[in-house]
Amino acid sequence: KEAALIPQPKTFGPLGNLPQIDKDAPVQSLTKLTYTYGPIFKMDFARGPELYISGHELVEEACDESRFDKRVWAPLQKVRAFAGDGLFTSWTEEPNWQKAHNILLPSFSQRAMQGYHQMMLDIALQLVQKWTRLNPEDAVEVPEDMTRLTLDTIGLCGFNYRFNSFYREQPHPFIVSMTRSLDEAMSQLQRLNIQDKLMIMTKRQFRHDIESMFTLVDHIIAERKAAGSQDGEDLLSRMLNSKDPETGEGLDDENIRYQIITFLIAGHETTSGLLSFAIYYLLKHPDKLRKACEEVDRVLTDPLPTYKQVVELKYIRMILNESLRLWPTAPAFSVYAKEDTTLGGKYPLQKGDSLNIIIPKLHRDPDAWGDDVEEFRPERFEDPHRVPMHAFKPFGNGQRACIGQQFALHEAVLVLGMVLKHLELIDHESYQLKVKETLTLKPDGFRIRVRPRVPVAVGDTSTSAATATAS
Ligand code: HEM
Ligand code: LEH
Repeated sequence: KEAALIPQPKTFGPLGNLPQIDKDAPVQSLTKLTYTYGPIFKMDFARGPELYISGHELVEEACDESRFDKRVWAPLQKVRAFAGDGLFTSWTEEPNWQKAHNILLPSFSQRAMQGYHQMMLDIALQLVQKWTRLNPEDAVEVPEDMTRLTLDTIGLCGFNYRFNSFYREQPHPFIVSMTRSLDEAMSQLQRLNIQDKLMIMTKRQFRHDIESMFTLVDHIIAERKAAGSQDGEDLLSRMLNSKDPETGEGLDDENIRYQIITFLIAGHETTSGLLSFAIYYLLKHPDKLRKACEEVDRVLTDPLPTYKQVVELKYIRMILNESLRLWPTAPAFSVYAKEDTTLGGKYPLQKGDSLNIIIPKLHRDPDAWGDDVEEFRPERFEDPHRVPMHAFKPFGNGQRACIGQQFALHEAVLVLGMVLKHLELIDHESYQLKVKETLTLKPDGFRIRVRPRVPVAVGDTSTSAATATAS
Protein backbone atom coordinates (compact mmCIF):
# COMPACT_ATOMS: atom_id res chain seq x y z
CA LYS A 1 0.00 0.00 0.00
CA GLU A 2 1.10 3.59 -0.73
CA ALA A 3 2.55 5.50 2.18
CA ALA A 4 0.85 8.91 2.52
CA LEU A 5 2.82 12.11 2.87
CA ILE A 6 2.59 13.87 6.25
CA PRO A 7 1.74 17.60 5.92
CA GLN A 8 4.32 20.12 7.12
CA PRO A 9 4.24 23.94 7.20
CA LYS A 10 6.96 25.64 5.16
CA THR A 11 10.38 25.84 6.83
CA PHE A 12 12.74 28.78 7.30
CA GLY A 13 16.27 27.49 6.62
CA PRO A 14 18.18 26.60 9.79
CA LEU A 15 15.24 27.81 11.93
CA GLY A 16 13.01 25.10 10.48
CA ASN A 17 9.47 25.56 11.78
CA LEU A 18 10.42 27.52 14.90
CA PRO A 19 8.99 30.81 13.49
CA GLN A 20 5.50 29.25 13.43
CA ILE A 21 5.60 28.83 17.23
CA ASP A 22 4.80 31.68 19.62
CA LYS A 23 7.40 31.13 22.31
CA ASP A 24 4.98 32.20 25.05
CA ALA A 25 2.22 29.93 23.75
CA PRO A 26 3.65 26.82 22.04
CA VAL A 27 0.63 24.59 22.65
CA GLN A 28 -1.81 27.24 21.42
CA SER A 29 0.38 27.70 18.32
CA LEU A 30 0.35 23.96 17.65
CA THR A 31 -3.42 23.85 18.22
CA LYS A 32 -3.95 26.62 15.63
CA LEU A 33 -1.78 24.78 13.11
CA THR A 34 -4.06 21.71 13.37
CA TYR A 35 -6.85 23.75 11.71
CA THR A 36 -4.65 24.26 8.64
CA TYR A 37 -2.64 21.04 8.54
CA GLY A 38 -5.09 18.49 9.95
CA PRO A 39 -5.01 15.59 12.42
CA ILE A 40 -1.32 14.80 11.81
CA PHE A 41 1.51 17.12 10.81
CA LYS A 42 5.24 17.38 11.03
CA MET A 43 7.44 20.18 12.39
CA ASP A 44 11.21 20.59 12.04
CA PHE A 45 13.13 22.02 14.97
CA ALA A 46 16.88 22.34 15.45
CA ARG A 47 16.73 19.18 17.57
CA GLY A 48 15.03 17.21 14.78
CA PRO A 49 11.57 16.51 13.34
CA GLU A 50 8.47 16.02 15.52
CA LEU A 51 5.04 14.59 14.64
CA TYR A 52 1.91 16.10 16.21
CA ILE A 53 -1.44 14.30 16.22
CA SER A 54 -4.86 15.46 17.42
CA GLY A 55 -7.59 13.49 15.58
CA HIS A 56 -9.45 10.99 17.77
CA GLU A 57 -8.78 7.99 15.52
CA LEU A 58 -5.02 8.53 15.36
CA VAL A 59 -4.87 9.27 19.10
CA GLU A 60 -6.82 6.10 19.84
CA GLU A 61 -4.09 4.14 18.04
CA ALA A 62 -1.35 6.06 19.87
CA CYS A 63 -3.04 5.02 23.14
CA ASP A 64 -2.77 1.30 22.26
CA GLU A 65 -0.19 0.23 24.83
CA SER A 66 0.72 -2.91 22.89
CA ARG A 67 2.09 -0.65 20.10
CA PHE A 68 3.18 2.57 21.88
CA ASP A 69 4.75 3.52 25.22
CA LYS A 70 5.33 6.85 26.97
CA ARG A 71 8.23 8.89 25.66
CA VAL A 72 10.18 11.22 27.91
CA TRP A 73 10.05 13.92 25.24
CA ALA A 74 12.00 17.17 25.10
CA PRO A 75 9.95 19.12 27.70
CA LEU A 76 10.19 16.23 30.17
CA GLN A 77 13.92 15.73 29.43
CA LYS A 78 14.37 19.32 30.61
CA VAL A 79 12.28 18.77 33.76
CA ARG A 80 14.44 15.71 34.47
CA ALA A 81 17.19 18.11 35.54
CA PHE A 82 15.28 18.40 38.82
CA ALA A 83 12.64 15.63 38.78
CA GLY A 84 15.23 12.93 37.89
CA ASP A 85 13.83 9.45 37.53
CA GLY A 86 10.66 10.35 39.47
CA LEU A 87 7.40 8.82 38.21
CA PHE A 88 6.57 11.60 35.75
CA THR A 89 9.96 11.93 34.04
CA SER A 90 11.14 8.28 33.92
CA TRP A 91 10.97 5.83 31.03
CA THR A 92 8.80 2.77 31.67
CA GLU A 93 11.88 0.48 31.48
CA GLU A 94 13.79 2.35 34.18
CA PRO A 95 13.70 0.16 37.31
CA ASN A 96 12.51 3.03 39.53
CA TRP A 97 9.36 3.60 37.47
CA GLN A 98 7.73 0.19 38.17
CA LYS A 99 9.07 0.16 41.73
CA ALA A 100 7.71 3.60 42.64
CA HIS A 101 4.47 2.89 40.77
CA ASN A 102 3.88 -0.27 42.83
CA ILE A 103 4.78 1.41 46.10
CA LEU A 104 2.73 4.59 45.53
CA LEU A 105 -0.40 3.31 43.77
CA PRO A 106 -2.30 2.45 47.02
CA SER A 107 -1.68 6.01 48.32
CA PHE A 108 -3.61 7.41 45.35
CA SER A 109 -6.60 5.07 45.32
CA GLN A 110 -10.11 6.49 45.74
CA ARG A 111 -10.10 4.89 49.22
CA ALA A 112 -6.91 6.74 50.18
CA MET A 113 -8.72 10.04 49.55
CA GLN A 114 -10.70 9.52 52.78
CA GLY A 115 -7.41 9.81 54.65
CA TYR A 116 -6.54 13.13 52.93
CA HIS A 117 -10.01 14.65 53.24
CA GLN A 118 -9.48 16.47 56.58
CA MET A 119 -6.17 17.95 55.43
CA MET A 120 -7.69 19.09 52.13
CA LEU A 121 -10.51 20.68 54.13
CA ASP A 122 -8.00 22.51 56.37
CA ILE A 123 -6.49 24.29 53.35
CA ALA A 124 -9.83 24.80 51.56
CA LEU A 125 -11.11 26.59 54.67
CA GLN A 126 -8.13 28.95 54.55
CA LEU A 127 -9.13 29.98 51.01
CA VAL A 128 -12.84 30.34 51.78
CA GLN A 129 -12.11 32.32 54.95
CA LYS A 130 -9.71 34.64 53.15
CA TRP A 131 -12.29 35.32 50.43
CA THR A 132 -15.17 35.69 52.90
CA ARG A 133 -13.30 38.37 54.85
CA LEU A 134 -12.46 40.64 51.91
CA ASN A 135 -14.07 44.04 51.46
CA PRO A 136 -16.62 44.32 48.63
CA GLU A 137 -14.26 46.36 46.41
CA ASP A 138 -11.28 44.00 46.81
CA ALA A 139 -10.33 41.86 43.83
CA VAL A 140 -9.03 38.32 44.15
CA GLU A 141 -6.43 36.97 41.74
CA VAL A 142 -7.97 33.58 41.06
CA PRO A 143 -5.00 31.54 39.71
CA GLU A 144 -2.65 32.99 42.35
CA ASP A 145 -4.95 32.01 45.25
CA MET A 146 -5.68 28.61 43.69
CA THR A 147 -1.94 28.02 43.44
CA ARG A 148 -1.57 28.86 47.14
CA LEU A 149 -4.31 26.32 47.84
CA THR A 150 -3.04 23.43 45.69
CA LEU A 151 0.55 23.81 46.82
CA ASP A 152 -0.41 23.86 50.50
CA THR A 153 -2.67 20.84 49.96
CA ILE A 154 -0.01 18.61 48.41
CA GLY A 155 2.54 19.82 50.99
CA LEU A 156 0.27 18.85 53.88
CA CYS A 157 -1.14 15.60 52.45
CA GLY A 158 2.15 14.48 50.97
CA PHE A 159 4.75 15.38 53.56
CA ASN A 160 2.98 16.93 56.52
CA TYR A 161 4.72 20.19 55.55
CA ARG A 162 2.96 23.55 55.70
CA PHE A 163 4.00 26.05 53.01
CA ASN A 164 1.49 28.48 54.62
CA SER A 165 1.06 30.25 51.30
CA PHE A 166 -2.01 32.16 52.52
CA TYR A 167 0.21 33.89 55.07
CA ARG A 168 2.67 35.08 52.40
CA GLU A 169 2.50 37.86 49.85
CA GLN A 170 5.38 36.35 47.84
CA PRO A 171 5.57 32.66 46.97
CA HIS A 172 7.57 30.33 49.23
CA PRO A 173 11.30 30.32 48.27
CA PHE A 174 10.97 26.73 47.08
CA ILE A 175 8.25 27.82 44.65
CA VAL A 176 10.31 30.75 43.40
CA SER A 177 13.08 28.29 42.52
CA MET A 178 10.67 25.77 41.04
CA THR A 179 8.82 28.31 38.90
CA ARG A 180 12.06 29.82 37.60
CA SER A 181 13.44 26.34 36.81
CA LEU A 182 10.27 25.33 34.97
CA ASP A 183 10.40 28.59 33.00
CA GLU A 184 14.03 28.04 32.12
CA ALA A 185 13.42 24.38 31.19
CA MET A 186 10.65 25.45 28.77
CA SER A 187 12.72 28.33 27.34
CA GLN A 188 15.68 26.03 26.65
CA LEU A 189 13.41 24.09 24.25
CA GLN A 190 13.06 27.03 21.94
CA ARG A 191 16.64 28.24 21.92
CA LEU A 192 19.12 27.35 19.22
CA ASN A 193 22.17 25.50 20.51
CA ILE A 194 24.57 28.43 20.10
CA GLN A 195 22.10 30.78 21.77
CA ASP A 196 21.78 28.40 24.69
CA LYS A 197 25.55 28.04 25.15
CA LEU A 198 25.90 31.82 25.55
CA MET A 199 23.48 32.12 28.46
CA ILE A 200 25.97 31.67 31.26
CA MET A 201 24.14 33.64 33.95
CA THR A 202 20.88 31.88 33.19
CA LYS A 203 22.58 28.53 33.55
CA ARG A 204 24.15 29.54 36.85
CA GLN A 205 20.73 30.62 38.17
CA PHE A 206 19.26 27.29 36.95
CA ARG A 207 21.91 25.28 38.82
CA HIS A 208 21.42 27.42 41.92
CA ASP A 209 17.63 26.95 41.84
CA ILE A 210 17.97 23.18 41.48
CA GLU A 211 20.43 23.06 44.40
CA SER A 212 18.05 24.99 46.65
CA MET A 213 15.12 22.72 45.78
CA PHE A 214 17.23 19.67 46.60
CA THR A 215 18.30 21.25 49.90
CA LEU A 216 14.73 21.90 51.10
CA VAL A 217 13.50 18.45 50.09
CA ASP A 218 16.50 16.61 51.54
CA HIS A 219 15.85 18.51 54.78
CA ILE A 220 12.23 17.31 54.86
CA ILE A 221 13.41 13.71 54.32
CA ALA A 222 16.13 13.93 56.99
CA GLU A 223 13.72 15.43 59.55
CA ARG A 224 11.19 12.70 58.97
CA LYS A 225 13.82 9.99 59.31
CA ALA A 226 15.02 11.54 62.58
CA ALA A 227 11.46 11.76 63.90
CA GLY A 228 10.79 8.11 63.13
CA SER A 229 7.59 6.98 61.45
CA GLN A 230 5.15 8.54 63.93
CA ASP A 231 3.98 11.09 61.38
CA GLY A 232 1.12 8.98 60.10
CA GLU A 233 0.30 7.66 56.68
CA ASP A 234 1.30 10.45 54.32
CA LEU A 235 3.08 9.86 51.02
CA LEU A 236 6.49 10.40 52.56
CA SER A 237 6.10 7.76 55.25
CA ARG A 238 4.93 5.33 52.60
CA MET A 239 7.96 6.10 50.42
CA LEU A 240 10.31 5.66 53.38
CA ASN A 241 8.78 2.47 54.72
CA SER A 242 7.08 0.46 51.95
CA LYS A 243 8.66 -2.27 49.85
CA ASP A 244 7.77 -3.05 46.26
CA PRO A 245 6.01 -6.45 46.43
CA GLU A 246 7.60 -7.45 43.08
CA THR A 247 11.27 -6.86 43.96
CA GLY A 248 11.09 -6.65 47.76
CA GLU A 249 13.03 -3.39 47.45
CA GLY A 250 12.25 0.09 48.79
CA LEU A 251 13.02 3.49 47.22
CA ASP A 252 16.43 5.06 47.87
CA ASP A 253 16.76 8.60 49.29
CA GLU A 254 17.74 10.17 45.97
CA ASN A 255 14.65 8.76 44.27
CA ILE A 256 12.42 9.87 47.17
CA ARG A 257 13.78 13.38 46.67
CA TYR A 258 12.81 13.22 42.97
CA GLN A 259 9.33 11.90 43.80
CA ILE A 260 8.74 14.74 46.29
CA ILE A 261 9.78 17.35 43.72
CA THR A 262 7.55 15.61 41.16
CA PHE A 263 4.50 15.68 43.44
CA LEU A 264 5.11 19.32 44.29
CA ILE A 265 5.26 20.30 40.59
CA ALA A 266 2.34 18.12 39.64
CA GLY A 267 0.16 18.91 42.64
CA HIS A 268 0.68 22.64 42.39
CA GLU A 269 0.49 23.57 38.69
CA THR A 270 -2.31 21.62 37.09
CA THR A 271 -5.04 21.52 39.75
CA SER A 272 -4.87 25.29 40.31
CA GLY A 273 -5.33 25.89 36.59
CA LEU A 274 -8.30 23.52 36.55
CA LEU A 275 -10.04 25.35 39.42
CA SER A 276 -9.38 28.73 37.79
CA PHE A 277 -10.81 27.67 34.41
CA ALA A 278 -13.86 26.14 36.12
CA ILE A 279 -14.61 29.43 37.91
CA TYR A 280 -14.09 31.32 34.65
CA TYR A 281 -16.60 29.14 32.80
CA LEU A 282 -19.18 29.33 35.58
CA LEU A 283 -19.03 33.13 35.58
CA LYS A 284 -19.60 33.16 31.83
CA HIS A 285 -22.51 30.65 32.09
CA PRO A 286 -24.98 31.82 34.77
CA ASP A 287 -27.41 28.97 34.05
CA LYS A 288 -24.71 26.35 34.82
CA LEU A 289 -23.65 28.36 37.87
CA ARG A 290 -27.23 28.32 39.18
CA LYS A 291 -27.44 24.55 38.66
CA ALA A 292 -24.12 24.10 40.51
CA CYS A 293 -25.31 26.24 43.44
CA GLU A 294 -28.50 24.22 43.68
CA GLU A 295 -26.42 21.06 43.97
CA VAL A 296 -24.09 22.37 46.68
CA ASP A 297 -27.04 23.75 48.67
CA ARG A 298 -28.78 20.38 48.46
CA VAL A 299 -25.74 18.16 49.20
CA LEU A 300 -23.49 20.21 51.51
CA THR A 301 -25.92 20.36 54.41
CA ASP A 302 -23.36 20.06 57.23
CA PRO A 303 -21.23 23.06 58.21
CA LEU A 304 -18.22 21.24 56.78
CA PRO A 305 -18.38 18.89 53.78
CA THR A 306 -17.83 15.21 54.54
CA TYR A 307 -15.89 12.85 52.28
CA LYS A 308 -19.14 11.24 51.17
CA GLN A 309 -20.81 14.53 50.32
CA VAL A 310 -17.89 15.47 48.09
CA VAL A 311 -18.34 12.21 46.19
CA GLU A 312 -22.04 13.09 45.80
CA LEU A 313 -21.33 16.41 44.05
CA LYS A 314 -21.93 14.94 40.59
CA TYR A 315 -22.65 18.16 38.73
CA ILE A 316 -19.54 19.86 40.16
CA ARG A 317 -17.51 16.92 38.89
CA MET A 318 -19.11 17.30 35.44
CA ILE A 319 -18.17 21.01 35.45
CA LEU A 320 -14.55 20.09 36.20
CA ASN A 321 -14.51 17.48 33.43
CA GLU A 322 -15.92 19.95 30.94
CA SER A 323 -13.30 22.53 32.00
CA LEU A 324 -10.59 19.89 31.48
CA ARG A 325 -12.07 19.12 28.07
CA LEU A 326 -11.76 22.71 26.85
CA TRP A 327 -8.54 23.56 28.67
CA PRO A 328 -6.68 20.41 29.67
CA THR A 329 -4.14 22.00 32.02
CA ALA A 330 -1.46 19.41 31.14
CA PRO A 331 -1.94 19.94 27.42
CA ALA A 332 0.30 17.39 25.70
CA PHE A 333 2.05 14.05 26.07
CA SER A 334 4.22 11.90 23.84
CA VAL A 335 4.59 8.22 22.93
CA TYR A 336 7.04 6.19 20.80
CA ALA A 337 6.45 3.11 18.63
CA LYS A 338 7.68 -0.09 20.28
CA GLU A 339 8.06 -1.77 16.81
CA ASP A 340 7.71 -0.74 13.16
CA THR A 341 4.03 -0.01 12.59
CA THR A 342 1.58 1.84 10.33
CA LEU A 343 -0.56 4.66 11.71
CA GLY A 344 -4.05 5.28 10.33
CA GLY A 345 -3.43 2.60 7.70
CA LYS A 346 -1.13 4.92 5.72
CA TYR A 347 1.65 6.50 7.77
CA PRO A 348 4.57 4.12 8.22
CA LEU A 349 6.46 4.53 11.51
CA GLN A 350 9.75 2.93 12.43
CA LYS A 351 10.51 1.48 15.83
CA GLY A 352 11.38 4.44 18.09
CA ASP A 353 9.51 7.05 16.03
CA SER A 354 7.30 9.19 18.20
CA LEU A 355 3.96 10.99 18.26
CA ASN A 356 3.06 14.06 20.31
CA ILE A 357 -0.59 14.34 21.28
CA ILE A 358 -2.14 17.85 21.32
CA ILE A 359 -4.91 17.39 23.86
CA PRO A 360 -6.84 20.70 23.47
CA LYS A 361 -7.53 19.80 19.83
CA LEU A 362 -8.31 16.13 20.55
CA HIS A 363 -10.94 17.43 23.00
CA ARG A 364 -12.41 19.57 20.20
CA ASP A 365 -12.65 16.85 17.56
CA PRO A 366 -16.24 17.19 16.23
CA ASP A 367 -16.19 13.57 14.97
CA ALA A 368 -15.98 12.44 18.58
CA TRP A 369 -17.81 15.22 20.44
CA GLY A 370 -20.35 16.65 18.00
CA ASP A 371 -20.65 20.06 16.40
CA ASP A 372 -20.90 22.11 19.60
CA VAL A 373 -17.28 21.44 20.66
CA GLU A 374 -16.56 25.07 21.51
CA GLU A 375 -19.51 25.26 23.89
CA PHE A 376 -19.14 24.80 27.65
CA ARG A 377 -21.73 22.10 28.34
CA PRO A 378 -21.06 19.96 31.49
CA GLU A 379 -24.12 17.85 30.58
CA ARG A 380 -21.90 15.99 28.08
CA PHE A 381 -20.54 14.10 31.08
CA GLU A 382 -23.96 13.24 32.56
CA ASP A 383 -24.06 9.69 31.20
CA PRO A 384 -20.58 8.11 31.44
CA HIS A 385 -21.48 5.65 28.66
CA ARG A 386 -21.97 8.51 26.22
CA VAL A 387 -18.57 10.14 26.84
CA PRO A 388 -16.12 9.33 24.01
CA MET A 389 -13.38 8.21 26.43
CA HIS A 390 -10.77 7.62 23.72
CA ALA A 391 -11.15 11.32 22.81
CA PHE A 392 -10.88 12.50 26.45
CA LYS A 393 -7.30 12.25 27.77
CA PRO A 394 -6.74 15.08 30.28
CA PHE A 395 -4.87 12.67 32.56
CA GLY A 396 -2.86 10.89 29.87
CA ASN A 397 -3.08 7.20 29.05
CA GLY A 398 -2.88 3.65 30.40
CA GLN A 399 -0.30 2.63 32.96
CA ARG A 400 1.46 5.99 32.49
CA ALA A 401 -1.71 8.00 33.14
CA CYS A 402 -1.77 10.49 36.01
CA ILE A 403 -1.41 8.75 39.37
CA GLY A 404 -2.82 11.89 41.05
CA GLN A 405 -6.13 11.97 39.15
CA GLN A 406 -8.36 11.05 42.12
CA PHE A 407 -6.36 13.36 44.36
CA ALA A 408 -6.76 16.30 41.99
CA LEU A 409 -10.48 15.68 41.47
CA HIS A 410 -11.33 15.15 45.13
CA GLU A 411 -9.51 18.36 46.02
CA ALA A 412 -11.06 20.33 43.14
CA VAL A 413 -14.64 19.14 43.84
CA LEU A 414 -14.27 19.94 47.54
CA VAL A 415 -12.91 23.43 46.90
CA LEU A 416 -15.30 24.40 44.11
CA GLY A 417 -18.22 23.08 46.18
CA MET A 418 -17.19 25.13 49.22
CA VAL A 419 -16.53 28.27 47.19
CA LEU A 420 -19.97 28.08 45.57
CA LYS A 421 -21.69 27.33 48.86
CA HIS A 422 -20.18 30.27 50.71
CA LEU A 423 -19.48 32.92 48.07
CA GLU A 424 -21.12 34.85 45.32
CA LEU A 425 -18.67 35.38 42.44
CA ILE A 426 -18.60 38.62 40.45
CA ASP A 427 -16.95 39.13 37.05
CA HIS A 428 -16.44 42.87 37.67
CA GLU A 429 -13.83 43.33 34.89
CA SER A 430 -15.73 41.32 32.23
CA TYR A 431 -12.62 39.18 31.99
CA GLN A 432 -11.57 38.14 28.48
CA LEU A 433 -9.86 34.75 28.48
CA LYS A 434 -6.13 34.78 27.81
CA VAL A 435 -4.38 31.47 28.38
CA LYS A 436 -0.89 31.61 29.88
CA GLU A 437 1.47 28.73 29.20
CA THR A 438 4.17 27.56 31.53
CA LEU A 439 4.49 23.79 31.65
CA THR A 440 0.74 23.98 32.17
CA LEU A 441 -2.15 26.27 31.18
CA LYS A 442 -3.83 28.95 33.30
CA PRO A 443 -6.19 31.90 32.69
CA ASP A 444 -3.80 34.88 32.70
CA GLY A 445 -4.65 37.85 34.90
CA PHE A 446 -8.05 36.46 35.93
CA ARG A 447 -9.48 38.64 38.72
CA ILE A 448 -12.92 38.57 40.30
CA ARG A 449 -14.81 40.01 43.26
CA VAL A 450 -16.52 37.90 45.88
CA ARG A 451 -19.33 38.41 48.42
CA PRO A 452 -20.28 36.07 51.24
CA ARG A 453 -23.44 34.11 50.46
CA VAL A 454 -24.08 32.97 54.03
CA PRO A 455 -23.92 35.63 56.75
CA VAL A 456 -22.39 33.14 59.19
CA ALA A 457 -18.72 32.49 59.93
CA VAL A 458 -17.40 29.56 57.94
CA GLY A 459 -16.69 26.56 60.14
CA ASP A 460 -19.01 27.88 62.86
CA THR A 461 -20.71 24.78 64.17
CA SER A 462 -22.27 26.47 67.19
CA THR A 463 -25.58 27.41 65.59
CA SER A 464 -27.89 25.61 63.25
CA ALA A 465 -28.01 28.82 61.21
CA ALA A 466 -24.63 27.77 59.84
CA THR A 467 -26.31 24.98 57.95
CA ALA A 468 -29.27 26.98 56.69
CA THR A 469 -27.81 28.00 53.36
CA ALA A 470 -29.25 31.09 51.77
CA SER A 471 -30.27 30.59 48.17
C1 HEM B 1 1.09 12.05 34.97
C2 HEM B 1 -2.28 15.40 34.12
C3 HEM B 1 -2.62 16.31 38.87
C4 HEM B 1 1.05 13.31 39.66
C5 HEM B 1 0.21 12.87 34.33
C6 HEM B 1 -0.05 12.88 32.92
C7 HEM B 1 -0.99 13.81 32.69
C8 HEM B 1 -1.33 14.42 33.94
C9 HEM B 1 -1.57 14.20 31.33
C10 HEM B 1 0.63 11.98 31.88
C11 HEM B 1 1.92 12.61 31.43
C12 HEM B 1 2.61 11.87 30.31
O1 HEM B 1 2.07 10.96 29.70
O2 HEM B 1 3.76 12.25 30.02
C13 HEM B 1 -2.67 15.92 35.33
C14 HEM B 1 -3.74 16.88 35.51
C15 HEM B 1 -3.85 17.12 36.85
C16 HEM B 1 -2.83 16.33 37.50
C17 HEM B 1 -4.57 17.47 34.38
C18 HEM B 1 -4.80 18.03 37.61
C19 HEM B 1 -5.90 18.52 37.15
C20 HEM B 1 -1.67 15.56 39.50
C21 HEM B 1 -1.47 15.52 40.92
C22 HEM B 1 -0.43 14.66 41.14
C23 HEM B 1 0.01 14.18 39.86
C24 HEM B 1 -2.31 16.27 41.95
C25 HEM B 1 0.21 14.25 42.44
C26 HEM B 1 -0.21 14.54 43.61
C27 HEM B 1 1.37 12.71 38.46
C28 HEM B 1 2.42 11.72 38.30
C29 HEM B 1 2.42 11.34 36.95
C30 HEM B 1 1.38 12.12 36.31
C31 HEM B 1 3.34 11.21 39.40
C32 HEM B 1 3.32 10.29 36.29
C33 HEM B 1 2.64 8.94 36.46
C34 HEM B 1 3.46 7.80 35.91
O3 HEM B 1 3.89 7.86 34.76
O4 HEM B 1 3.64 6.83 36.66
N1 HEM B 1 -0.59 13.83 34.93
N2 HEM B 1 -2.14 15.64 36.55
N3 HEM B 1 -0.75 14.75 38.89
N4 HEM B 1 0.77 12.92 37.25
FE1 HEM B 1 -0.69 14.27 36.91
O1 LEH C 1 4.66 21.69 22.96
C1 LEH C 1 5.60 21.95 23.66
N1 LEH C 1 6.80 21.89 23.17
C2 LEH C 1 7.11 21.48 21.82
C3 LEH C 1 8.16 22.36 21.27
C4 LEH C 1 7.68 23.66 20.83
C5 LEH C 1 8.86 24.43 20.26
C6 LEH C 1 6.57 23.48 19.83
C7 LEH C 1 7.75 20.13 21.80
O2 LEH C 1 7.51 19.37 20.87
O3 LEH C 1 8.57 19.87 22.67
C8 LEH C 1 5.46 22.33 25.09
C9 LEH C 1 4.41 21.50 25.74
C10 LEH C 1 4.69 21.16 27.15
C11 LEH C 1 3.59 20.28 27.65
C12 LEH C 1 3.97 19.51 28.84
C13 LEH C 1 2.74 18.99 29.52
C14 LEH C 1 2.99 18.31 30.81
C15 LEH C 1 2.47 19.11 31.98
C16 LEH C 1 2.25 18.32 33.22
C17 LEH C 1 2.79 19.05 34.43
C18 LEH C 1 2.13 18.77 35.73
N2 LEH C 1 1.86 17.41 36.05
C19 LEH C 1 2.75 16.46 36.09
C20 LEH C 1 2.08 15.37 36.40
N3 LEH C 1 0.78 15.64 36.59
C21 LEH C 1 0.69 16.92 36.35
